[in-house]
Amino acid sequence: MTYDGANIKIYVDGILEVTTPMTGPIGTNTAALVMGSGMNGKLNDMRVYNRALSQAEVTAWHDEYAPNLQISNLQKGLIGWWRMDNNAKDSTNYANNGTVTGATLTTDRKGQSNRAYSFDGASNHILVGNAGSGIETISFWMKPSATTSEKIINIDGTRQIELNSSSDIVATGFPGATVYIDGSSASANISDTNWHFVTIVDATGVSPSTLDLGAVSTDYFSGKLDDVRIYNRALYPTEVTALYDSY
Ligand SMILES: [Ca+2]
Repeated sequence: MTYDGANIKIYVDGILEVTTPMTGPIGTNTAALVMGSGMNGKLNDMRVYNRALSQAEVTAWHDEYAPNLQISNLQKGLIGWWRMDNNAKDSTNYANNGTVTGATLTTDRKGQSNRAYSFDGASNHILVGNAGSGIETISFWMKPSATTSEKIINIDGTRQIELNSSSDIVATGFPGATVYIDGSSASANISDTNWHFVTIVDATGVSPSTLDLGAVSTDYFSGKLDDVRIYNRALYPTEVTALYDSY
């Protein structure tokens, strides 16, 4: 069951069954959370979130547990995660923390202060350095200042992610990348300077030996970046959509 401030939705086996319009906050009190009161049956794996999961996430969680499917959760294979909430630290156990040069904390796509970084296009970047090998998925949120010709992320000095002169996101030098914009691989085009979610999937794998966020050599990104993730596995299209829908 989810509630996003507009609707209560009830899913059964990952499928939306009931939508009930509702407004206002969920009431709170100090009484204990009780499971199974008055119930004759079995319960398992109860979770509580402070946000409404999307349809894709609900389906992914359901499918993850189905023994005949191999859809994994969105943490599996996550070997680098720069959330950019107050700092440039890596949230994974690999602790490949970024070194901030000039980039400043700014509001994220939800208007939350100090939860993304702003880059000036002149000298700002966040250098991570060697962040492992066999990277098959890279995802991040970005809000470019311009829709053409922006270098965004350096991978290893040769491979890079950029916005080209035709406003397409290109994974330059990647062996066989699929580019997703806002959870869809239908187009790699960025047509405005709003926040967009970019995901690069290339099952060949690349090695981010000189990972640099916001710069490729001395070409600097102008705009905002947030929530950079790298995985050592290729995310499924449904997982990319779920990532896009999360937060
Ligand atoms: Ca963030």
